[in-house]
Amino acid sequence: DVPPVATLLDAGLVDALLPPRRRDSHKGDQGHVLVLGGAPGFGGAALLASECAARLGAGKVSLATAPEHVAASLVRCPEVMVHGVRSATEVTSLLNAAEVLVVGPGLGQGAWGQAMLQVALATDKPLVVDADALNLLASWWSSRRRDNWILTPHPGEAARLLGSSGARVQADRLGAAQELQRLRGGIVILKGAGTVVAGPSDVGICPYGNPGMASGGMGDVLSGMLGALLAQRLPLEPAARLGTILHARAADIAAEAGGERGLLASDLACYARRLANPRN
Ligand code: NPW
Ligand code: AMP
Ligand code: MG
Repeated sequence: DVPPVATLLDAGLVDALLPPRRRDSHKGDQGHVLVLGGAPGFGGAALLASECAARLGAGKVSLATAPEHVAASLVRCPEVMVHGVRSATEVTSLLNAAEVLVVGPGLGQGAWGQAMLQVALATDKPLVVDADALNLLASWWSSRRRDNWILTPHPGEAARLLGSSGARVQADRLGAAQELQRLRGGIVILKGAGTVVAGPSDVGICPYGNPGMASGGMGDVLSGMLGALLAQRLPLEPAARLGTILHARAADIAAEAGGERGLLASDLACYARRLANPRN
C-alpha cells in the first residue's frame, strides 16, 4: 500500500508550493535554469527541456548545446538564451550565472557529453540529472552520490545505474527506486507507468499518466519542468513530487483533448502551464 505522490492535484496543493507571484516580482526572483545537452543529432531533447523550463515559470533559461543546434533553437524558442559550446571551458560563465542545472537531455555519451557532465558535477548547484547523464554516471561516476540532485531514470537507465536489467527493475519498481536513492542520494524519480518518487524517507507513486506518453522527448520535458520548479526555490522533494504530477496530469489532459496516439512531448507545455496557474 504505497501512498500516491500527492492525493490530489488541486489549486490548494499548487498554491502551497507555487504561491502567486508578488505584484513587484521580477525575473531574477524566479530563478535561472541552465540546460546542458543536445549533442549532434539530439538537439530537440535539450530544446524541449529548455522550453518547458520557461513554460513552468523559470525567470531565465539558458541552453548550452552543440553549435549546430543554435539557429534552429532560436527560431523555435527565442526566450531561451542559446549558446553553442564546443568545450567545457566555454560553459564556465554560464554555470556561474545559473541557479539550477539540468544535465542530460540528448547529451550523448561521447567526449563532449562527458566534459559537460563533469563541469556540472563540479558545481554545488542543485542538479536535475536525466538521460545520457545517467548513463554516464553509471559508467564513469559509478559511486558518486549527492544530496542536492534529482535523478530521473526510465527503467532502462535505472537498470544501467543498478547493474541490473530492465525486467528486474520493472518487477520491483518500488524496490529499485529506493535502492537507487539509497546508493546515490537525492531524490529518484523512476519513470514509466506508475512513476515512483523516492526520497530519503518517503516514497510515492504517481496516480496520473497514460500510454500516450510513450513517445520520444517525453522525459526531456519532465527534466525541464523540474528545473523550473527548483529555480522557483522549491525544495528538492516537493519539486520532484509536483513536477511528476504536473507532467503526468498535463499528459492526461492532452490525451483527453486529442487522444493518446500521436501525443507529442511538446503538447504538454500549455497544459502544464495551466495547471501551474490554478487561479486562471
Ligand atoms: P527495452 O527496449 O524495453 O528493452 P535509451 P533513449 C528501456 C535522447 N532523446 N519501460 C528500453 O528497453 C535522450 O535525451 C532525444 C521499460 C529501451 O531499450 C537521450 O539523451 C530526442 N523499459 C538519448 O536520446 C527524443 C524502458 O530503455 C531503452 C522504458 C537516448 O535516450 C528521444 C531506451 O532507452 C530521446 O529522449 C519503460 N518505460 N523506457 C530528441 N528529440 O532529440 C525505456 N526503456 O537507450 O536510454 O534511449 O531513452 O531514447
Ligand atoms: P523518457 O523515456 O525519458 O522519454 O520518459 C518517458 C516519460 O513518459 C516518463 O515521464 C514516463 O513516466 C512517461 N511514460 C512513458 N510511458 C508511460 C506509460 N505507459 N504510462 C505513464 N507514463 C508513461
Ligand atoms: Mg529520456
